[in-house]
Amino acid sequence: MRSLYPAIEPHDTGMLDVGDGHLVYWEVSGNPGGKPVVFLHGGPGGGTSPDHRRLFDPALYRIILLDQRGCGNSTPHSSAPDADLTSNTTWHLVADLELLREHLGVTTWQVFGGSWGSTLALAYAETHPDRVSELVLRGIFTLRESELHWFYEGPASNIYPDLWEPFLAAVPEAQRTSGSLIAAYSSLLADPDPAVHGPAAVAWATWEASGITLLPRPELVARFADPTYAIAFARIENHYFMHKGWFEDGQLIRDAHLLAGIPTVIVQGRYDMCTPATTAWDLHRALPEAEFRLIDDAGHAFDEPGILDALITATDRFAH
Ligand code: STX
Repeated sequence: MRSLYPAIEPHDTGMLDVGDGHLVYWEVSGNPGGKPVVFLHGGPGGGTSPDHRRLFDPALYRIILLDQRGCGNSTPHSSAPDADLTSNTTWHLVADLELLREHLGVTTWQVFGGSWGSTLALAYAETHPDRVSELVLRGIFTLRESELHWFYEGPASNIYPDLWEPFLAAVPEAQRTSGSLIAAYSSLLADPDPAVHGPAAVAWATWEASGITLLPRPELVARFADPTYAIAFARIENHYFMHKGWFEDGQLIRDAHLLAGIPTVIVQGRYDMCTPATTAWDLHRALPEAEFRLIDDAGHAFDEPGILDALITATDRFAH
């Protein structure tokens, strides 16, 4: 079984002015003359972490990480009291990737994305297929109505009735009747009162973090429930869900034929409760040339052992 490469530090970092007042944090680690790969983090709003560098052989890859608008080290941070999300959409992020690619002098790069990172990777690659040398996609998520409904509107409570209770309880009873928990959370998260948006964000992030691993990992849940992190994460993610990612329902799978010719690996945990395997299966059907790896003993997180093995096997293969 393959596991993470040793921890490394970036040799170059910066804040890219992408317009609309946003500065996007980026960093490069590994071999400056190596094969370029860009890592797209999850959420949206999740930010990168140093472990994400470790998915790639540092001797062979020029490893590019960025924190998408509003999260991680990017500014302004969406946890701010006056956070404005109007210029934070999927298509802004796709444009930001093109700005960063040009800024770094990259002609084509491997695009690696898990979860929301797979969504963004598909949106980017379907828009700029000529810029993508390979795709490595994990925990496939395409923001279809059915996918949002499954995890945020009730069905996943059949698996996690205990963890669902606090997610539901954070929404005042009167607001549950609107028919959409995502919409109810949207008004809570936008409330200027920290006593309103804070606990809502923590409940949102706790539910999500609890649903991404095969077995409970309290330390991981605690990390994602840190209030500053959780407020930006919940606001950004909820904002994207309220707008259905600015996609037509099913758009990314409908347009997957645009990716024909890009070597692609799809890695999916069978017990992924956050982004269930049906979406990965639909993508596999739409991209029959792609390698499809369904991991029988894994959930959603990138660092579940079987997922990590398949991901690093893929990045190693594409490095040569
Ligand atoms: N959201 C899935 C996703 O991208 C629908 C995601 N879930 N949890 C995360 O990302 C973190 C690991 C960033 C908390």
